[in-house]
Amino acid sequence: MQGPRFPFRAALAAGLAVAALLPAARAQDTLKIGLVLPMTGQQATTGRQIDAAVKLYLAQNGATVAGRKIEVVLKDDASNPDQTRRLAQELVVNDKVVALAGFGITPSAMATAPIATQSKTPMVVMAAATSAITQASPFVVRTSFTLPQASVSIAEWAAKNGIKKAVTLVSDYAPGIDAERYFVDRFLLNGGTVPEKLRTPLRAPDFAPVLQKVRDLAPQALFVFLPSGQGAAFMKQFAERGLDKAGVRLIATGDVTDDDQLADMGDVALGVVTSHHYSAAHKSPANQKFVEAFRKANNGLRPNFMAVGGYDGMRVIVEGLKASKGAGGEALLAAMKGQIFESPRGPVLIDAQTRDIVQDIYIRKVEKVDGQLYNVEFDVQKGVKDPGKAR
Ligand code: VNL
Repeated sequence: MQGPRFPFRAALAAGLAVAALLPAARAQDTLKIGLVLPMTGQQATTGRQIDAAVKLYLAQNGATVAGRKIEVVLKDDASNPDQTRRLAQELVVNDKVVALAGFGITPSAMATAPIATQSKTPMVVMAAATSAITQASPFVVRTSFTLPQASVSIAEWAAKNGIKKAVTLVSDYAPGIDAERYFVDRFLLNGGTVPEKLRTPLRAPDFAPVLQKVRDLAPQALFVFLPSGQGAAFMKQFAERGLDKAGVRLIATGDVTDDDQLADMGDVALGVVTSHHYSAAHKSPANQKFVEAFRKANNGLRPNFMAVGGYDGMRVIVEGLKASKGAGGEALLAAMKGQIFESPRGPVLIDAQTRDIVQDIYIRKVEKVDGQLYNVEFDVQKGVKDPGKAR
């Protein structure tokens, strides 16, 4: 009776040893990343761009870390913050994700921050850009940008280029308030005046009444921040109301001349000066490679600044997981802090203290390049930290 038992035990032991050597073969050993994005609704272009960029990064850089397969679990929150929080909770509790990522708008990121804190799950913000998001949880890391970063540079540029009187127009929620405050403060500091600060709602904005006001006020310039996806509708109204012909110079953050929509905006966009961290026309070999590969994988789609936030966010997660040997939690968070690398946008750093991105901010002008509209960079401020953290 004893005879057959020994070979069986030996086989069992051998089998266990083999299983221990090959953990990658087991489905439960995948490293899951929860990606929550607006894939439908008003911010759907942001979701589409980031999802495509995340897929591209994984296709180019291998989807395996420490012998374990990386699996991205994509969820659509339709830009509804209650939905974002519910989906993030499910991803943490049921899917046991090592990191949360995405977050198309600030309210979605803010709603999720407490979940990141409670579950000690690193949360990589790839899109939302209100300064305060990184302070909402010690587990937030950002790879997009901040509105103070973008707005101070264009205020400087305006003051130095003969603009004395400017009206502001922003989307009436947190990033818009940031943009307005940082633009106005810097512009006043440089001797400018701001006779009126206008705002439009985030949902279904109507630009006609505010543009009529701008016409009446006849400022030298109109400074605008609108979230990605609203730029084309705004430009159309700006032209229809004849503001381009009335001598009101349009200046903005690069969200308005978004590469996702710019090619179809028409000549009204020509000459618009903006400040931002990314242009598809950025001249570097890394960007050229990125744009070509992105287009090739997505039916010719031009990547915008959201795509770059997603691509770099995936980089920060994958490199972090390599350093933590697949561990999540505080080990992964620590491995994300201080990462420094060449992004398609230029050199970037994840500031270890603030967990926010430090990057070059470019001044750009919309021009035709080979018959297509692009944000052509003509000046740069190097290594800009979020000015919002200084207060
Ligand atoms: C936000 C900021 C969203 C900038 C954006 O597009 C944007 C945000 C959706 O923080 O909500 O371009």
